[in-house]
Amino acid sequence: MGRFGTWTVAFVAAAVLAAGSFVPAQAAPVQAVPAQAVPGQAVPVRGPAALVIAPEDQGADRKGIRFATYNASLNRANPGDLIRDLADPSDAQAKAVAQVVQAAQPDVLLLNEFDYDARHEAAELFRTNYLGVSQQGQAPADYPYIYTAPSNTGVPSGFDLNNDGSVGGPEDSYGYGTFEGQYGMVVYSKYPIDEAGVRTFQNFRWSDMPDARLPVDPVVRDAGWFSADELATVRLSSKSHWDVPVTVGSRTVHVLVSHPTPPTFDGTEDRNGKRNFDEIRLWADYIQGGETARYIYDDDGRFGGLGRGERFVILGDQNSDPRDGDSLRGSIDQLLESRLVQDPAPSADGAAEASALQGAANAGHRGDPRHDTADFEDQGVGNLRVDYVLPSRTLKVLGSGIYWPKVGTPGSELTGIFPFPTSDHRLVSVDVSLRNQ
Ligand SMILES: [Ca+2]
Ligand SMILES: [Ca+2]
Ligand SMILES: [Ca+2]
Repeated sequence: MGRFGTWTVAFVAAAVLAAGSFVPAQAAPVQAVPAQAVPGQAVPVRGPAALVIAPEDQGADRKGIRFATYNASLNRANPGDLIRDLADPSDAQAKAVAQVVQAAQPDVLLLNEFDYDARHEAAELFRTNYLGVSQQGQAPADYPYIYTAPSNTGVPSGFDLNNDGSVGGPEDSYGYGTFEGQYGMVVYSKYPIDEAGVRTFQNFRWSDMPDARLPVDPVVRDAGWFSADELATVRLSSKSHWDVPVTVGSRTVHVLVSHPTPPTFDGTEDRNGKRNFDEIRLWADYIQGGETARYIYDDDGRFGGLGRGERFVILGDQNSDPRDGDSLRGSIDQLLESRLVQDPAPSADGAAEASALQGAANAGHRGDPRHDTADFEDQGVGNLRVDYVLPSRTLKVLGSGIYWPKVGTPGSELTGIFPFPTSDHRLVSVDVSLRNQ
């Protein structure tokens, strides 16, 4: 944590939260809103990458399939605000986010922090008014297929989950949010989504995970943070966890998306740190399958995880850095060190440059700043690696990148410094081949 103590970090984090930049999402009431895969035409033919984002891509005629994750900060203060902003194609932030996506041209893209609405209007408007329209000369990014679904954020639990003596507000929701669906997520794909095969884990109860790291009361000996009644309803996923099968020719790739809570914004009980650990664990157990995943049930009541040898790519802002930051030790290692997962460890010169220029907490970090994916407050945790694209070992990795250009180079105007023109996070991508492995 460098030269800043825990108290200082917590204080700064709270200030940042109040400013509305780095905020976790949480649960919304579960409605039976159907998950949506939008049928489209044939898979578009793609040319070479429009912009080089990784050294290994340079000069190469890119092949394979590009998976990307991007916490786009396309969240707003009130329900309907994002729809209003995206209905007009001139929102400066949305245009900049779309330009980053167009520069990277992912085939399958997860956007975190994208406010959910039941009619999927925001997801559709971003596709038609922004991604599908050339931004600053970039080729449009056409996505015939969309998947989105409800999020636990802003869904009232009816309990005092943060134990502040009153019921209500974002911290007593199933996931942090001031309205239902705030900080949700959406998947865009150039390949067909097997809608019937999608599994969601929005309702899975935290206490149904064996040996869950449930928080304990820091004051009352042998007491849990949550009451028995609360444990019977508290959900594990702070947004949702989705297994979205994408069809590539005759093959299927399970796209496993989520957005675990930041480990901060809590007290010494560390309820968010523990939740972050277990949210990451859900996928670690899910990909293991068999007996390990036997306890996992989806929102349709089906139990179990992936079958042996299934292809998958894990996407998302996991809110956990392997070396630095406030997450529990070993949180992200549950995935990075899984024998079923490969870590392409994307890097960017711009990330290393930002760490050196911004200093403060960054100077005390143990992790290599080239792998950072988020530009956080340097008087707090500093820049971290939190956004991941993690393919199964059954896929062949061809390259990877982080969209973080060095200062003064093309695209750096899209990443910028606080207040960011796009997001405090960077787009992370990995190219894989489904052949030869
Ligand atoms: Ca409360
Ligand atoms: Ca914590
Ligand atoms: Ca920073």
